[in-house]
Amino acid sequence: MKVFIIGPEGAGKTIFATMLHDYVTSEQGNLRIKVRAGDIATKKYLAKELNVLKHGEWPNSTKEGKQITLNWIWEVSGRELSFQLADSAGQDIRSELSGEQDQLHIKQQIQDADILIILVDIYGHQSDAHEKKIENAWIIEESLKIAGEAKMILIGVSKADLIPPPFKREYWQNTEAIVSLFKEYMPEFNFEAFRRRLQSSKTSIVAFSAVSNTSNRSENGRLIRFPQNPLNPIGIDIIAQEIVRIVKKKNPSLVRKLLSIVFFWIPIIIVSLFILIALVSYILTIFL
Ligand SMILES: Nc1nc2c(ncn2[C@@H]2O[C@H](COP(=O)(O)OP(=O)(O)O)[C@@H](O)[C@H]2O)c(=O)[nH]1
Ligand SMILES: [Mg+2]
Repeated sequence: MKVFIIGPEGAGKTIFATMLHDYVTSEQGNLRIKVRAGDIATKKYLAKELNVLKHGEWPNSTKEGKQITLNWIWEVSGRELSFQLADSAGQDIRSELSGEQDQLHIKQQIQDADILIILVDIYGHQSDAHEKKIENAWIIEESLKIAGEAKMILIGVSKADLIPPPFKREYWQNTEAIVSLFKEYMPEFNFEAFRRRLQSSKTSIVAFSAVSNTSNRSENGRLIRFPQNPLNPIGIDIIAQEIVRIVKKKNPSLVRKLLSIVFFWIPIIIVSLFILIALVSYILTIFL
């Protein structure tokens, strides 16, 4: 399964990818999800990122021209799925979508992905300069366009811990509440295509916070928020469940496949056979 993650610089892609790994042990009903690194490079990369977070700092932002591919194994209720997640720098996503360069083949990666995750930092968008705001909105619109109607898309509103007044937890999965946030904070955004996309069963929208415990610290006379331990992600488990739901839809289990054969294909074949026999005997009665 290929998962591609997209969003403007600072949307929270890398921290989300890090936290989606180590902190996901989601249990809901009979659905159990556990995520582990699939290779040593992924393990090392995530350990490094987590170590920084655990020391109360934010990891460095992803370098331009660099793409990180994480290989995960997801244990879903005893079944193992392998996932590949590609994360790039926001600057590269912007310049490749606008056609300025094409080293990382971002458009191709969107098309090839089984699941596209689009991250939006609605709150941070507020303080951006006007050109940057237009660019943020454009990255989302363009990604939706390239993905087309058939692609599974998960839209994640990141850093929900910062949205005032503290965005209520009961709204973190509420499409209407999240869309009204978009309207309030991102008026530059074209809602036409977005609304249509949200009505499709191939789209999910969730607000989440990869690191919800943060505290202010003064640095060079400015108050800056830093992660605080325990890291306490909120909504990451919901995203993991959404991904599994999408995967299950794409790869129906053997039982569902068998059921569809028994209740759909076998009756269709029997009815077609009857029609064929009736037709042949009708033709025979005419000619004989
Ligand atoms: N409060 C808060 N800040 C976050 C969270 N996730 C990311 N950030 C902030 O957003 C910045 C950018 O995150 P990063 O993952 O590097 O963004 P990327 O450029 O999309 O990969 C970090 O340095 C943090 O300051 C979160 O869950 N809560
Ligand atoms: Mg990054």
